[in-house]
Amino acid sequence: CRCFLTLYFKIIMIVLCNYICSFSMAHTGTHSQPVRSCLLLVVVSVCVQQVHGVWPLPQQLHQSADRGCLSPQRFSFTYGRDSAAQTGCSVLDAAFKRYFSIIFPDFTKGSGLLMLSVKTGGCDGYPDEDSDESYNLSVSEGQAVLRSVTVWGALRGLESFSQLVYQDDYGSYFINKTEIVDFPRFAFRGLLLDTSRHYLPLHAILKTLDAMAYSKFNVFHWHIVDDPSFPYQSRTFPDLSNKGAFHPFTHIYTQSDVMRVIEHARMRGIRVVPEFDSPGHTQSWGKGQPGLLTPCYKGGVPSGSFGPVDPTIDTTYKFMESLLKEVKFVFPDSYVHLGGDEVSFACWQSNPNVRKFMEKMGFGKDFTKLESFYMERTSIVWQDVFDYHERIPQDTVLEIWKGEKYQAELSRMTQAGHRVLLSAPWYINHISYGQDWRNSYAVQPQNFSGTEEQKKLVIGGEVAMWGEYVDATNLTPRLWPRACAAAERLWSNEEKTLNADLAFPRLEEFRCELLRRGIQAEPLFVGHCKHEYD
Ligand code: CP6
Repeated sequence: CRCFLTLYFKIIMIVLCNYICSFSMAHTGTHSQPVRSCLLLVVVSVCVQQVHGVWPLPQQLHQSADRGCLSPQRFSFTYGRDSAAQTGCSVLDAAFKRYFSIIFPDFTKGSGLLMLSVKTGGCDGYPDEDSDESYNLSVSEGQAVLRSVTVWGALRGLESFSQLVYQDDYGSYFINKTEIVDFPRFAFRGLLLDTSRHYLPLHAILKTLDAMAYSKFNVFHWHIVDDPSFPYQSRTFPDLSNKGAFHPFTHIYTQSDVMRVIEHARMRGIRVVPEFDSPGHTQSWGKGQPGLLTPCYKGGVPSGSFGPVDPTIDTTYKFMESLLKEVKFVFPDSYVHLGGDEVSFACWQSNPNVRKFMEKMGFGKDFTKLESFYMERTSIVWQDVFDYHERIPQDTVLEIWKGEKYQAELSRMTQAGHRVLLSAPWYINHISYGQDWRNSYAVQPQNFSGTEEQKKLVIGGEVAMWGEYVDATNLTPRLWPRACAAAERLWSNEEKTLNADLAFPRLEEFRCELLRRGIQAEPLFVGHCKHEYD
């Protein structure tokens, strides 16, 4: 270990500064300018050595310049005596292994010290919307202690710990004395992947879950089916993927694939919320389930094309009930996303049976009433369901996706007492030249007119990666590090993260760390990393 290197480095920098100072003063004859820039240099030289950022920024972080060496041969994670979780806790045993090899990629297990103490066990359960993710981390000479209420909080703390460790140019490992008190600002920090526009192979999804954990995202919103393809292999209705997937064997998610995704996510404290979007966005469903979609009419006769799910016939509701029963059984999360967006009413209108049904139900010509009728009893839905309908259960979570006037929408929805998720400003499938992460970073989810009670109804937000132009070739660099901006907005204290210029160097460092961990995150700007992709 070369713990005194920093001290030498600082002395050399100060001597160098004095030299530059006297040199430039001799040449310009002025005082204030060079003195100021020298002071700046000294400050920078000292700071550069001290900053070892954590992304997203912890609620409270106190780092000292004192640092200790970590020896991979002698380091290990252990459970504290007072910890409810002990050896045998699946989530944490696996996390110990993972983080050891993240921190020390070239070593196998040693024996040294990060002691972990979890108040409650629950290692075999799933994270949910009420999970406590808080943790305290204290790193001092010779030992580190991580305390949390739940195993999920312990995972967040292990992530922060792994980001605090760094190597000097000689390969020695260090960690500074650090105190962290940390908890998330929002309980729901989601990322949407769309596996219908393009099939994403399992490994791409698992890798995305890894990277999500690095940024403390905790919900994977799996927009698994849509118009173009139906890759979910249903037990109850196997024809949905047999006929509706891009390919019935290679481009599907089998039950065992789905289990692997859910377990990989659980191990990282990530919930999996599946979306079965209907009654619109269901063209692929029609292939394996004849009679489900509304036949569109042209000139009084069926045109051969189909519209949204047919809401006028009993068989539709029987089918949806069985499918959702399966979905709720397969996916353990208490949320299912039921879509309900962008329903085209033109086809419904063209169909004489639908018009007759509307008359019978007393809906008149109001097709939004018809969609309402269909969408009742749901969990999460897109904002369209709120915009066009009156009767929505109070416990339905509304997700805002339309970019224009989303603040006004936040006001209206929370006024009506609904819990809300914000996705509109975080559509990162949209790309542009330059540092567009700054736009995501500037979003303030609680900046809308409303009471404190209303603001509390914003439970979080979601980064959405819609799949029209995205498959496994470009998913990772399009997601990372751009999604990190929203991750910090959703986790960290608002006041401490107002300035994107201050966040920039820490984000650059984190992007390099993603590269080191094998995530091909794109560059933020001109520069280089120690470990680059080759
Ligand atoms: N697919 C589904 C989509 C979109 C939505 N739902 C979408 C709409 C506009 C943009 C991006 C995505 N591709 N099912 C809306 C929630 Cl800009």
